[in-house]
Amino acid sequence: MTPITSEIVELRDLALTEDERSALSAVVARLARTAPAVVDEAAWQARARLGGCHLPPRLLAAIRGFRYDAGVDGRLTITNLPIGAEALPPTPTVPESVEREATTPATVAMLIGLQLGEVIAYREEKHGALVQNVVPVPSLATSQSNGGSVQLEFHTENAFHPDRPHYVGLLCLRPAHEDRVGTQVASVRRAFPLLDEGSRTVLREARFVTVAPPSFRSASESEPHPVLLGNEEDPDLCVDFHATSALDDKADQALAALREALTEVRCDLVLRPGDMVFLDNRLVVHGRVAFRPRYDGNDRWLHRVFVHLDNRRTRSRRAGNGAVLF
Ligand SMILES: O=C(O)CCC(=O)C(=O)O
Ligand SMILES: [Fe+2]
Repeated sequence: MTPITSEIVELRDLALTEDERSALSAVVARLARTAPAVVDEAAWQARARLGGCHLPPRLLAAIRGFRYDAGVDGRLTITNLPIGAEALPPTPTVPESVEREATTPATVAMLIGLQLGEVIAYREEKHGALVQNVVPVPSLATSQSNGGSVQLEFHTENAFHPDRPHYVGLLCLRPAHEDRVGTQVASVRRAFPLLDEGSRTVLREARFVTVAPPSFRSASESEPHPVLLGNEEDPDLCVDFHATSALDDKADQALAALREALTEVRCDLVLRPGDMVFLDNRLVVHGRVAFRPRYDGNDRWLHRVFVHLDNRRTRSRRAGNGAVLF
């Protein structure tokens, strides 16, 4: 009998073999040929859920293992994914750009997201489209949004929102002109041991408020909330270092201590074309280093998808049992 090795139970860095990539490409091609070839259509999503059963077994195992527990780093990286590089159009440069067509990369992002959970979007953000483009936009250059090119502060995605995504998926279509431009990530599981007991106690209390990011059309603000939630020793994290403010001085100091701890354990992910990372949005904050876009059609380009678990939980906030939250 073959012993179960840790490589089999913990595939958190999965490089697809050429055979696995071909098997995935065949599923993608079938979905691209089937009407309606629009990822936002419920009928297409139903086909994609079925198609997902034919993904390479190692990929399915990695997704399942990640959903069970995202590990100390809270992320799953998959490389050598097909993205149809030869047919990619120029990198978009307009605000709120999305991909509704079942192109190869949009289909790949959806197929994997739909195996991890339910792919969802927000009505108030990027027109409620499920596959969104992360691209530098001239008019947003200095904004704290994914269209910006200044340093993007560490954040839980949509930290202000009671139904923030459980996972954020980022698939790279095109790298930045400069080599080292990357998404930065930091896991609370690595940062928590660095925090003193006083800061931990304050961070567990409802002494913080968070406003909506600039990508949201509605300007809502959260109720006072804790930054560390759930289990005392293995907490979830909910914070946005641009949008969260402390309600008193002690809370402000604790927030600064948390930021320092997260910065100490942070990791730079430089995604290459065909690399996709899923972040557990309860354990990991993400941001991005500053970079210099050229707006020449060859800038950095990622697809982003959000994934939820337990569709019933949000049923009253989704019209027609669809994928868009309001
Ligand atoms: O550009 C990146 O790597 C991440 C941007 C971001 O925070 C997002 O798209 O949610
Ligand atoms: Fe983000």
